[in-house]
Amino acid sequence: MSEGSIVLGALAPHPPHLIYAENPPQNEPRAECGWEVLRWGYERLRRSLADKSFDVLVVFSPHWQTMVGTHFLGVPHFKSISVDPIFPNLFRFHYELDVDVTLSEAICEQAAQMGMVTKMMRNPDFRVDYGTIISCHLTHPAWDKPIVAISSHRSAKLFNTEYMQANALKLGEATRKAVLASGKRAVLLASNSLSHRHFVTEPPLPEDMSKEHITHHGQYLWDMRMLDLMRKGKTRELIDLMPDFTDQTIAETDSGALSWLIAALDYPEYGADVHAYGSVIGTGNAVVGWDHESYGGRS
Ligand code: 2X7
Ligand code: FE2
Repeated sequence: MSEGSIVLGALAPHPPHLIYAENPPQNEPRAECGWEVLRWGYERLRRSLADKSFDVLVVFSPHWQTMVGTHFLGVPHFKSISVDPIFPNLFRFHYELDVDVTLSEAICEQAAQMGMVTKMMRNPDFRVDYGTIISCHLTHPAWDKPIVAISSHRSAKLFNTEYMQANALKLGEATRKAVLASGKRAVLLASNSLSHRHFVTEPPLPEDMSKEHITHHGQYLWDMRMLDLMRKGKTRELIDLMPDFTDQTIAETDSGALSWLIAALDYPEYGADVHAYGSVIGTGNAVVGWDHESYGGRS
């Protein structure tokens, strides 16, 4: 069997607003427009993937929250409707997806061997979380590839941000090892926003862009600092700053998703492609690609 590889890694945020504004047939609510810059960024991410072959999408989502260790989807097929609990007016999405259970089990086992608490999720009636669904849909709307979905162990809340990150880095290393051993070509998605202070009220028309802006300038400055490090390939510094960034901006990096991705990519020193940055109900979001194969990534 030839060695597997990580074809591309992406920061692929999941605000339900982006699906709502895109109007795919699977989503029930209809929108006029909205959040174009981020949606065009996803378009560029999709274009950067168009000429690459890959077997599987591996996604780490903040909205599948597990209190005891890290869990992995372990059922081959799911079909249901996903409703965002906070924005049911924007996201009621009919999904049907396949899971690469073999690769899920391999990552789960590899992480366990490295000392992590892991578990396969075998309940066929489980409802797949909206973070997983949205990031996968916006990255590859054809839904013709299986996925591996990884939960977020809420250790930033249960313990602290440093502890969360240490585990996420280990999980990234486990993911890389398992992908290489699998012989498969994987695309990795960290499904998270950056700064994450929300407005607490929604405008009467959700897609009214005259109401959309970052919650406050301090959040924006932090987001720009993190994106600058990604663009310059300074990912070790990014990881060093991650706990402070996470705590000060209540960032969705508290899930471990972005730290996991950086470790899985083996701390890339080439510059990432920032396809877009924009706010959604006050939160900071960026679509970022690490073109791992083209830019000489080692795995
Ligand atoms: O889950 C989210 C999010 N991360 C960002 C913005 C808006 C809603 O939901
Ligand atoms: Fe979220």
